[in-house]
Amino acid sequence: MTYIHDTITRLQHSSPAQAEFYQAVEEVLESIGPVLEADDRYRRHSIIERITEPERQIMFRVPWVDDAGNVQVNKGYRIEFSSTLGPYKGGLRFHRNVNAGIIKFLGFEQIFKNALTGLPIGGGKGGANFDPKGKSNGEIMRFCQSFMTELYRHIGPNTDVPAGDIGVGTREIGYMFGQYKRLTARYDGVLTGKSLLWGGSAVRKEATGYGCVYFAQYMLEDRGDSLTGKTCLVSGSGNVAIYTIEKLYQLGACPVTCSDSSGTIYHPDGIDLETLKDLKEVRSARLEEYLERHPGASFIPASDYPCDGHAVWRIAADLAFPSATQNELTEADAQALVAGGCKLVAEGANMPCTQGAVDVILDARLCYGPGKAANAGGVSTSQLEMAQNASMQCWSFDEVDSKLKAIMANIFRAARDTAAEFGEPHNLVLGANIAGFRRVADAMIEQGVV
Ligand code: NDP
Ligand code: 2IT
Repeated sequence: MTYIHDTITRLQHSSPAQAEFYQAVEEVLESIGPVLEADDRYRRHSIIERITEPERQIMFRVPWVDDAGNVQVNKGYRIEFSSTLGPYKGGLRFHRNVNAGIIKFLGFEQIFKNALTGLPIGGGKGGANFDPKGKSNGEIMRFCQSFMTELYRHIGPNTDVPAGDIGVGTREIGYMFGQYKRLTARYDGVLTGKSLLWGGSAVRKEATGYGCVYFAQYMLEDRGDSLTGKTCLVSGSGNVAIYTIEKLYQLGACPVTCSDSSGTIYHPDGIDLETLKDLKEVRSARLEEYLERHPGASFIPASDYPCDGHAVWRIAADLAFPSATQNELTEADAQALVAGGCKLVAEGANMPCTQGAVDVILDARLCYGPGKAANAGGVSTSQLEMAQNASMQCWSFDEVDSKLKAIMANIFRAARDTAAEFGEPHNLVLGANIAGFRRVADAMIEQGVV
């Protein structure tokens, strides 16, 4: 369609070398074609032109001193993409690969994800090309403090509320919150994912993984199936992967893999959650150490799959939960999943499937929960944290968990019903993109040309 081609060409000229951003934009535009045709208001109000351009992009220097006394410099970002539905909301990613294109793809996804939750939150994302691997606690703290020394002037509980993402967990949020408080002398709900000791919400840590499994459960139930007894592939071994594995066990399924950038653990008896938490949450160890405690497991180094895929997806199983990073599941991986009898792919990560993989998954009629729907439990629980902070309340674990379940059920129904309205009931990519787009686009029209 010409408007897709024209938009991508325009973005390639105005924002060069941002491949992941173009990929995310293309996926949304491909879905919303029928809506643009049915309602010419979106064209007349130049919604596509406006929504693909962030409202504000902040890029800044982050200088800090390492343990050897050397001055290090990283590049920091906060991309405030859309405030149509509420304060900018979205995580911060600290990873060596971070660049403007990656933050923009994540911020763009976040607009529609947040719209889909039905909650009053806009879309944003930030981070830095800082590599936390091998850094001491003191280095992490000094980096976080320097990052916040610039970021604090751009954020606030009613303007922009960052949270965690890859490389940013409770510890980093704590160091950033401490510095924000020192610079402003305010105890604001300015970050989410805070510790339970001082303003965090129950279930936020677990929310993305739990939410993704709830979403998978709703998809299966809709087809008259369930999680009970299902063998599951999970990639990653960070926050999302760990709590996906935990919830899969709670709901009667058996996760047999996890991975990190060094390789994949395959444990046919089921991944030992206690060992995984100890390795990753307590000791920041490499995954291969899992074998020392579980000789029945095997480790497949990442180097065995140099460019066209990932060992996790080559194991036969019922369900797949990509929970590491973007483009980690390729077309060849998707073909292997289909050949292995996989029935469902639920994306805990953001954009983990390449476009080729998505096409294979949809063509084979697998249940497919796209990230902006399936992983929305994290940001939804962040919004519940904001609500608790603003009202000075503190809800119980069960209270937040039942709200999370209800939000994931609403997201599933919105995506499924919208997909059916547009004649493709099985296609939740179409349903999620259209439902998210319509909410934000209609609100943009009501708010005028801004
Ligand atoms: P963590 O930092 O806790 O864990 C990330 C995991 O993914 C690690 O196991 C890491 O391995 C692996 N990983 C990261 N980058 C790569 C890479 N380039 N190649 C191979 N493995 C990689 O992050 P989260 O669990 O929080 O985030 C995982 C995904 O979920 C991301 O896509 C994130 O955007 C998304 N997400 C997170 C939410 C949240 O609330 N945290 C909410 C919604 C989505 P290693 O340690 O070796 O790098
Ligand atoms: O991708 C995501 O939705 C997140 N990293 C969580 C964002 C948030 O504000 O909790």
